Amino acid sequence: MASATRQTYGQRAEKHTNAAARALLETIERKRTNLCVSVDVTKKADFLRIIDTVGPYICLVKTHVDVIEDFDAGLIESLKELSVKHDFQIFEDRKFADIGNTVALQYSSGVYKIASWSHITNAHPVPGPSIISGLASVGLPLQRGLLLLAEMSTKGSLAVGTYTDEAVRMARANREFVIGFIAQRRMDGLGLREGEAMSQDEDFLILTPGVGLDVKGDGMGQQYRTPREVVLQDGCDVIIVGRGVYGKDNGANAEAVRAQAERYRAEGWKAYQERVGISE
Ligand code: 5BU
Repeated sequence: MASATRQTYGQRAEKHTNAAARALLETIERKRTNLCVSVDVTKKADFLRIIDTVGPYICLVKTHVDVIEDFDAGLIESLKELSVKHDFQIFEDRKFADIGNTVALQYSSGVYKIASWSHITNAHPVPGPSIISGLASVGLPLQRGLLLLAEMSTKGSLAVGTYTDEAVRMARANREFVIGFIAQRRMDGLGLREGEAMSQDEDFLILTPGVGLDVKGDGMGQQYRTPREVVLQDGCDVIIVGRGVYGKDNGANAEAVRAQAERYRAEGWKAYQERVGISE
């Protein structure tokens, strides 16, 4: 069987056993987009306007719901309506990092009740496997999926080497809930002890932030690479773009936001087509 990097998103969707991973792969194939837009703005109106504008061009919206100043339950209802209107999945970039009992509460409860609306969320592997079981106790019954942060895009990140290897190992032991990684490259073959082999049906999704076409960084440690470097060269599956799409003014110019979303969608898709060797 060809490795995941050579298969189409549609072929991978047919075989995936996790509902959230399958839904994401099917959305990518159906809409011909591997673009996720990260909407990091602080006002509800800006947040919803940007999402309505980029909706046709994305497979996934990434949120940091805790930065929204005028948050209310209606915001989640509007987000869910937009996800139906434009056919995209939702990923709250919560980066859980505590003991199992605490993350289960943070995921299910509080002001945001993340598990009730976010198809995908993520966690730092730093506490060890109990973070996965804690989150799975809430997320699996709701058919959610979890990404582990195996690497970060920032300068000087400590998530390298053995840490990344062990993150992959933890994911492999929890494949019903862990659907992939936030990482900068394909993780295939990492985390194997001597004599162990990668299972033929292993297919972790790689979602990659730190993507930009016009600048190399943001002066606060972020590092950008192009969709081509990320998808074609390093085998990642979804490009995550924030400010590259909505700009410096909270997406005030809807036409500029639309044009950037279309530009990143086209770049990400071209890199994927080249990777799998198709021209349609
Ligand atoms: P940007 O505007 O494209 O730089 O936004 C990137 C987003 O991805 C932002 O929401 C970050 O919190 C997020 N991110 C990241 O940039 N790098 C990482 O390694 C991880 C998340 Br994990």
